Amino acid sequence: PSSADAIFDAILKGKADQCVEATRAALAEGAAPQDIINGQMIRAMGEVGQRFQDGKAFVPQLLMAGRAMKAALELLKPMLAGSASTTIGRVVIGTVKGDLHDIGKNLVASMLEGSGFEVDNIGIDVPSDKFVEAVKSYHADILCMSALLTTTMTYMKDVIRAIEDAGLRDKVKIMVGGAPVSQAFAEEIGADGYSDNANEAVKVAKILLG
Ligand code: B1M
Repeated sequence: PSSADAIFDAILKGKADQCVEATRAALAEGAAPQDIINGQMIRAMGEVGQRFQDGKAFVPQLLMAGRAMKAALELLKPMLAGSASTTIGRVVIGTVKGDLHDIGKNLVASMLEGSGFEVDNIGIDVPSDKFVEAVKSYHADILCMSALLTTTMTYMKDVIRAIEDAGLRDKVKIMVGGAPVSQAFAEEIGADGYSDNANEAVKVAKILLG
């Protein structure tokens, strides 16, 4: 199989070492990091998710697939870094309370960093007061929230309310994303921006500060 297929297979099987090796091989063959991420890795995660939904895979498989993708992403991260010498803006990013998914959020953080943003990645399962505190202390221009569950995306609204209550709403732009989130939902909860992937997130962030 080609290195590209090998990346897909390694994620499906949850084999971190194999995934790293296949990624190394694909890079050596001249594959672009973005193509590896979008073409193989995210596609493989989609397949794992589908199998989970169909009752053919279980939580351990999700976990192992996540670990495999993360391990290989470490290899690609430095290559996502651009050559921006000036800071475009400061971003606080986190996955909302109750939600432990962080691969997409970390990808968005890396892409923003690579494009010249300074990023404070405050992790997963983040409660509203922690978002508020981070926005305040980091003097963030943009707050990015991620949610992968339909049950946790609604918490984004609570965070926006907490930002308002802290008197920070006119100081920070708010962006939301994650698989179940949509443009319509973003507008409904009063966010300023939405994107369904990491590349687009960078574009939206630049527009919001432009
Ligand atoms: Co979970 N999980 N999971 N999971 N998991 C999903 C999300 C699910 C869709 C699978 C399925 O059923 N098909 C489903 C959610 C159903 C729903 O609510 N609609 C699901 C479920 C049900 C669960 C549990 C409840 C399972 C259980 O325990 N019974 C549980 C919940 C735990 C919790 O959070 N409290 C759970 C647990 C897990 C693991 C921890 C085992 C693991 C996560 C490991 C980790 O992140 N470290 C996991 C995984 C791996 C997945 C799938 C398979 C893959 C997620 C992923 O990393 N995708 C996922 C199925 C799927 O997504 N197809 C699934 C790759 C990643 C690059 O994409 O995160 O979408 P994504 O990010 C994209 C965009 O969304 C966007 O840009 C990224 C790059 O393009 N984006 C943003 C993301 N955040 C953004 C923020 C922005 C902008 C853009 O800010 C402005």
